[in-house]
Amino acid sequence: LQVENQLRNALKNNYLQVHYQPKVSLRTNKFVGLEALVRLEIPDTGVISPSEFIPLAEETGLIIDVGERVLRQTCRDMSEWVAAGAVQGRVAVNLSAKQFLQPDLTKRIMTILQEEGLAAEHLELEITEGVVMDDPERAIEIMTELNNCGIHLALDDFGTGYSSLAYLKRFPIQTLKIDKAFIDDINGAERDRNMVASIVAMAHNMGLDVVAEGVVDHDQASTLNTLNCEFAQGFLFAKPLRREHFLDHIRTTL
Ligand code: G
Ligand code: G
Ligand code: MN
Ligand code: NA
Repeated sequence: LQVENQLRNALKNNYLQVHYQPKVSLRTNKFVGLEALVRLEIPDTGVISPSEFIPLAEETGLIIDVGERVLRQTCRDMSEWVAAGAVQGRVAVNLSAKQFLQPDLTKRIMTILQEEGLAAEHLELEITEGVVMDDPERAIEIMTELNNCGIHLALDDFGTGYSSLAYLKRFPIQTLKIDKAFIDDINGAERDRNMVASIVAMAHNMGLDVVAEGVVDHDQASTLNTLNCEFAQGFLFAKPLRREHFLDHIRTTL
């Protein structure tokens, strides 16, 4: 209840902040895109992580408001950066289950893109296996509709949920994000490395891009590159950054 009140209060006072984590190419070591990650920044209290308030927001229905604000702020920032020629590629936004299943999701997103002046090709939506496997047939319809508007889709936390390969084959997605859990011990455990190699090969055979999540050291980056995994995110390259620091960071380090 305390967190729920904090959340309502935070929404009223606009305490939501969107941070951005760069995505890099392991071949070139260059910045190629970014992911938006929301935080709750309460003055004199501190920062609350989305893993603490997103489940609650989902339960209470506040997620619709949270999600809309995150999308709007993200499209606004990205639009500014693209117009300035400072950023190319796509910005990825995470969608929760309730958000994804809103009947007018596509229309709402297209309206936000238009109002914020961002082309749909610059937006990617991340959905987890849990979100799509609740009602896979409905999910395929929604994903197709988003795709038809030019929005790319990524399956997030891949390997940790329970989607079957039969569905994976049918999901109209463009990107697979391999969960950090598979990357952590990629150099310590041969099984983990083989599993990542297989996921990468399968994804490429399906025409999908692959992003490794949670890359923290050079040996992991190097192994992933050897396994043909082209893209990565992780603290090795950058933590999620406040938007005031984002451009400076990618200019000076990526
Ligand atoms: O940024 P961090 O690693 O603390 O994020 C924790 C979790 O919260 C991750 O699973 C991430 O996908 C999720 N998350 C971050 N931002 C958003 C958001 O804007 N919407 C939703 N639905 N989930 C988010
Ligand atoms: O579920 P999703 O993949 O959207 O969540 C991304 C989460 O992972 C965010 O909370 C982000 O802050 C976190 N994250 C990103 N890179 C790293 C990393 O290299 N190490 C760790 N521990 N967390 C990371
Ligand atoms: Mn994500
Ligand atoms: Na993930």
